Amino acid sequence: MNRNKIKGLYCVIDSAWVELSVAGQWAEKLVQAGVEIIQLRAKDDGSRAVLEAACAVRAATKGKALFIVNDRLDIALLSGADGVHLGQDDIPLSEARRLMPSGIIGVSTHNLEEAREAESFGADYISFGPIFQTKTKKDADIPKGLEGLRALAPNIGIPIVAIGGITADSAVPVLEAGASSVAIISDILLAEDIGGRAAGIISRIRTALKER
Ligand code: TZP
Ligand code: MG
Repeated sequence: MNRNKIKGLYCVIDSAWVELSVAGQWAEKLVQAGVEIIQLRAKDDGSRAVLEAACAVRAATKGKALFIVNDRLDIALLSGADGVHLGQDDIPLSEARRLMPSGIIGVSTHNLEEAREAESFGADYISFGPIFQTKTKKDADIPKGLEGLRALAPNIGIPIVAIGGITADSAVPVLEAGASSVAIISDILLAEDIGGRAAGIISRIRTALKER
């Protein structure tokens, strides 16, 4: 897989904030806004509803954006997603790789040790966070801050997706601290116009990158 594709805005459609039944429609809006990576995150829903939502998001993103499923390798495979995102307590990366030899596999990490381990086991990217306080993940670790990201980034050779409390205003500083991509949930999903919010963030990121 082309790891260079893990960059810019990574938008997570989370069933904590959005009804699963409209996940496909929301994915369409995000794709129209120019979002190129979309994850479906559904922690407390039945498998059948999650699979239906995943198929709808896949239809909306096909040929237009990468689609990653959080936690669920089975749903990722059944929906034809581009990849899966695994937490530290999910199926091990080596096992997931057997069933998804050429898909994208991302791993959640919270410190250098976990990040190095994920890289050495062949993750395509890591997520790192929370960078800031978050209201989306109840059991989130203590925030790592931009300093934590700055300390980690030079030691890791695969793309880092920063996550946790990132907003339209902090996206560019987070990228400047060493992330390839910013994962954003509530700052987009709770906006009145999710497409407009996402498009605004993408435009700020592109402007900042051009100025570099
Ligand atoms: N992992 C670490 S923080 C977080 C996850 C899934 C939630 C991020 O959500 P938000 O709303 O962008 O803070
Ligand atoms: Mg997980």
